[in-house]
Amino acid sequence: MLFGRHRKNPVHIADKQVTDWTYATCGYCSTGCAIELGKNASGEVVASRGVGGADVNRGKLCLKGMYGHELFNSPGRGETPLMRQHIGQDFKPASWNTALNHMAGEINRIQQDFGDDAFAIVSTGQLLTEEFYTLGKLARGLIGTNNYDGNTTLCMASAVSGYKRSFGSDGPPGCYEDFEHTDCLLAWGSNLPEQHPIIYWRLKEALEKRGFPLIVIDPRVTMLAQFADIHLPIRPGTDVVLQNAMMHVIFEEQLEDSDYIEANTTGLEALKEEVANYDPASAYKICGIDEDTIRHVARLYANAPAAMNIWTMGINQSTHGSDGVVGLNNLSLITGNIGKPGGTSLSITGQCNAMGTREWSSCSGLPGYRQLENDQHREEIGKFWNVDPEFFPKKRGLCQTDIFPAIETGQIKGLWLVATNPLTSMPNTPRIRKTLEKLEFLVVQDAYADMESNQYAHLFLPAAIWAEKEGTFTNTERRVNVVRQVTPPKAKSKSDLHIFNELATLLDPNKQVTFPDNAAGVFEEMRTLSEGRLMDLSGMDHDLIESSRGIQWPYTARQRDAGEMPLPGGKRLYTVATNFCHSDKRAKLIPLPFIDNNEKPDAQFPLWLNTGRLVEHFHTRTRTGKVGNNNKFSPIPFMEINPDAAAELGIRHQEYVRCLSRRGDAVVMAMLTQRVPRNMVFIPFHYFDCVNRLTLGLLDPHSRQPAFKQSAVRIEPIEDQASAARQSKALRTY
Ligand SMILES: Nc1nc2c(c(=O)[nH]1)N[C@H]1C(S)=C(S)[C@@H](COP(=O)(O)OP(=O)(O)OC[C@H]3O[C@@H](n4cnc5c(=O)[nH]c(N)nc54)[C@H](O)[C@@H]3O)O[C@H]1N2
Ligand SMILES: Nc1nc2c(c(=O)[nH]1)N[C@H]1C(S)=C(S)[C@@H](COP(=O)(O)OP(=O)(O)OC[C@H]3O[C@@H](n4cnc5c(=O)[nH]c(N)nc54)[C@H](O)[C@@H]3O)O[C@H]1N2
Ligand code: SF4
Ligand SMILES: [Mo]
Repeated sequence: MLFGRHRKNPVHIADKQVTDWTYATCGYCSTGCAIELGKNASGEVVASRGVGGADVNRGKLCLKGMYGHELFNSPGRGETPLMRQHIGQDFKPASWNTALNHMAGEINRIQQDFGDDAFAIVSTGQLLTEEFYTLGKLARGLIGTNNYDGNTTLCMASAVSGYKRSFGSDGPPGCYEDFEHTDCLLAWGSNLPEQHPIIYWRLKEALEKRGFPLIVIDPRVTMLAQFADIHLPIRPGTDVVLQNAMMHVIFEEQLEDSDYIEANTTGLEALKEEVANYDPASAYKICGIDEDTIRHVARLYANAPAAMNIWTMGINQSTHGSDGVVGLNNLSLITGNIGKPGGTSLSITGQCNAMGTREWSSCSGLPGYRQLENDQHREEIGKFWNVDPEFFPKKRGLCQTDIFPAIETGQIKGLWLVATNPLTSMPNTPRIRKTLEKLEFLVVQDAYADMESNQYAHLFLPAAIWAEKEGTFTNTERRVNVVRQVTPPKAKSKSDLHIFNELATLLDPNKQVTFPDNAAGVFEEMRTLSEGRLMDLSGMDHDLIESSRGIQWPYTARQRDAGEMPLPGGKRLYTVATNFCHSDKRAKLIPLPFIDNNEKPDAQFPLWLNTGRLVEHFHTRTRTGKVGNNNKFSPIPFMEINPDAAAELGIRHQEYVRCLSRRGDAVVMAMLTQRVPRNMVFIPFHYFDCVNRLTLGLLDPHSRQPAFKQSAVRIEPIEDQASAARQSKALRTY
């Protein structure tokens, strides 16, 4: 008798009759996998495959990239511009001409009546870099509002702020290859196997070739924690205390790299003074990690010839997000672990082009990591764009998380959302709903007409998606990679670049400021502006990027002209002593006093609410909710709850329960699992009117990023399971 796989039918790989393949870069997460999309003889996009020669993914894709080709014809796509006078009325289709003229008219009206900053723009990390650059030129050069930001405030703002405070500039200094050289890896609040599966695969391959300790700091037993040598289930929001305690041990036992500190940093004495307060025994009382473990991990880390820190949202999305990043930079600096193979402080970014927006969108400044606060930078960009530098504000305006309260107070009257869905993704959505209701004019520019924020739009602009367009993304390791157009925009949708350019023509009929009409032309401008900057990409162009399967910045025109191979490109930043970006060329060691300011469980709301992601879904599910092979794994909003806590509450596996916080309530299915401790529940944020009805989202003082991962809730059983099931289903718009 045959058992196991011998009894199964052999696997047949369906022949999709692909006649040609087009090169692209995956448009979901920031890993940056090179992907090819296959078309059949009738021109339908029918297949996706990983690109073998690409250094990032070496032929692999995760289950989001694998079904990438199903996006183009997925349900809910926007097909034509839509307009209405009042929210609640039905939308009416409009021509592009009418839609954009109306938009230009409303921007002018609002700015004339209430001032330039009364019209706000919130964008994303999911456009192509050339589109970000163009939106920045439009926003800063023509519209002139200073209330212009991106959803990166929900995502990478703390990493940006922490890098700037420590090193004088944004820019992750490491790369994936560092896994192959490191002797110790600390992963803070980052669940690679689910959120960056191909980065995880790179890590796993390195671990298999050459073992080194993998230490995971996460209050939840994530998939990465299950594979770790040591898991530190930290008390939510207290990473800074653990970092300070580790530094306390390192200094106490003289494990620091004094030569490196002396040559490259300032601020040692103040740092030592602060961390002296954090002996591991006292730190344990705050962060929940015992003294012996803190000492053990500190020694492992500091004694390793090369050691690295990686982190994602467990650090960034906290009231101490920016401090947590600085803390990791401090640890790296005092042990000499920056700019060397295997020694780095690497922020794992989020969206496919979270980096592109940081570099080029002008959200927080001006293109190429230039600053509004810097006279010379304003001059340079004003001259290049043919805009009076005095037209630029002299400091950054409101962040996304401050734009919404400014709508509440009536300071902002009009809002343009580009590729972001705050009605599902912002904390405290009952409040966001009321805020959106107050707007005189809301434009939603999105690939999907059924995304929830569109419920409050006066104007909807249907955008082409991903490989219906052409341009570049930058990934976590600063690798610029290209997306080629595989199929034309669906129905009457238009590329974001086209929409920005058309609006520019309406707002500037005399063409004082010029806007190239194709991505390669825009890239030319970026090349020129990048010359001599940290993110120099003057040696790149779209063709070279494709043939190299992605190039890391910096890659200069000089390198290209000298015949230097683009691969491996600029693997690491800060490799030469004293080349940091502060004016004295040194990195700053910054003391981090800890202030315990989170919402915490109490008698009324006794459980921590932790939130995050699942491998099969992406964010607010406008895309993965429509792809059968992604959606089938988690079609229903659910909550991880510890079996002991569930028993106490009389809740059984797969029962619907009500979860309540001070902001609102949500109905979710209970999933009993030891993955969360007894005093915590975890709810993925992919579902509409679900976990963000509960989150508080206190802001980090430096980055203005919300603490999505620390709120307090209580759970109530539901008698009538059938009606709860109906209620939960009714909320699922897709
Ligand atoms: N499949 C999939 N992949 C994605 C995305 C997606 O939606 N779906 N989104 C992309 C984007 S934009 C982003 S930003 C990344 C996010 O990637 P990750 O940050 O890896 O994902 P999250 O699940 O948000 O959070 C990671 C972990 O932070 C932990 N955490 C919570 N509180 C704390 C704390 O106080 N300290 C520490 N140390 N850890 C804590 C949580 O338990 C959780 O396991 O993923 C990207 N990749
Ligand atoms: N509770 C909780 N909330 C969170 C988080 C968390 O961990 N917990 N994480 C936060 C983080 S890190 C992030 S990044 C945010 C993400 O929050 P959002 O940005 O709101 O999430 P998305 O669903 O990615 O929204 C992107 C939108 O862009 C559209 N789109 C895709 N491609 C294109 C395109 O080419 N052009 C245009 N015009 N539109 C396009 C999609 O249809 C979608 O509506 O959520 C945040 N919210
Ligand atoms: S790991 Fe990220 S970039 Fe790679 S295929 Fe998956 S979603 Fe796409
Ligand atoms: Mo993100």
